Amino acid sequence: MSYPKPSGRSLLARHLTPEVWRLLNDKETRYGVRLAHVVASGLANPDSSVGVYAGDEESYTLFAPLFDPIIADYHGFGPEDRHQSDLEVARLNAPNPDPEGRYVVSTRIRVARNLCCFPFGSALTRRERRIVEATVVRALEDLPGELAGSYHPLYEMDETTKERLIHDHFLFKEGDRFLEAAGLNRDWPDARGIFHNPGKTFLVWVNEEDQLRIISMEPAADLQRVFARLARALAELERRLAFAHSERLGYLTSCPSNLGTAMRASVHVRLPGLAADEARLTALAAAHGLQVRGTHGEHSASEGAVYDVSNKRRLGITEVEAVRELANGVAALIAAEERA
Ligand code: ADP
Ligand code: CIR
Repeated sequence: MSYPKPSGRSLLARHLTPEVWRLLNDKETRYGVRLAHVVASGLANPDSSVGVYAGDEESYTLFAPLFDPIIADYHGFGPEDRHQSDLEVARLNAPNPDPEGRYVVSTRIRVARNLCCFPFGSALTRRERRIVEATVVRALEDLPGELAGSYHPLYEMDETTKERLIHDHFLFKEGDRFLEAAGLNRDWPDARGIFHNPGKTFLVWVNEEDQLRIISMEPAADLQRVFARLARALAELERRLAFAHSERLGYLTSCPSNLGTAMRASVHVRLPGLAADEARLTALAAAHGLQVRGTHGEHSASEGAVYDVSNKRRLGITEVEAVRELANGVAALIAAEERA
């Protein structure tokens, strides 16, 4: 295949030069992942922001001449840097940015994980995906206390239940064209599903963009409690499952924007004053290391002036630092809203 010049302003378009293509085009990982597979989504979707998906752990080393510049660009994380994790709740010290509950509707912290020794979702076979599902569901079955819940396979769920769960922000959407072009929606809905406790404060998505998305969420802005629940769940799951992980890059994920902590800590916050100038809101959030999304997540618009505000960086920052960054940034946004 000759050099496919990417259009658009994605990180792929910036870093897939003819030289990088020539260098990597004939390489293949042990699980059979090639460069054309990694870049497929960004080529098909010129409006991508990132535009690449790793097909397996080895993609990050074999195709490093493409991934490393993308990683440096997104996270400010260089080739010599080493990622460090810190899930110690006692060190968090993140005060509730909205103790009177006037602005923050809800708080959600999720991390992505993939099982070690399998390809990632875009390169799984149907059979492997079913093995991943069975392995994960088994690990979730005997979680203690507040984490205990049940698994609901997508293929057994009726449309009304599914739509309600998506609308209420508990379940992933279907038919994402970025995931589609990456091969992450193959065999849909086979081996996909959601686990949750009765109160839906602890949830696990199975076989969406990553094999696990582990989520702690609840109304209002008690970041400390949401983080503590997530940390407890991760300690339990680490005992039961081995995750794809690298010394340098931390937890390994399909999209390089999620490497490291693989954590997105977000609040849904109502900012009617700042909503009058969304460009200014985005710039203000960015100045605090935060990213703004719409009310229904990535690639959605804001409804009723509710924005999804979260840490942008996930690599080269610890989990504790990422949540603290969110707490401080949200406090600053609320102060600006009060002035607006
Ligand atoms: P991800 O969180 O995996 O990066 P999305 O941006 O698609 O992916 O968000 C997934 C879902 O989580 C969406 O329904 C989104 O509205 C919801 N969500 C994100 N943050 C919050 C929050 N703080 N409170 C409630 N729902 C949230
Ligand atoms: C894009 O490049 O715009 C999509 N592939 C999404 C990138 C970042 N989001 C993500 O990983 N969920």
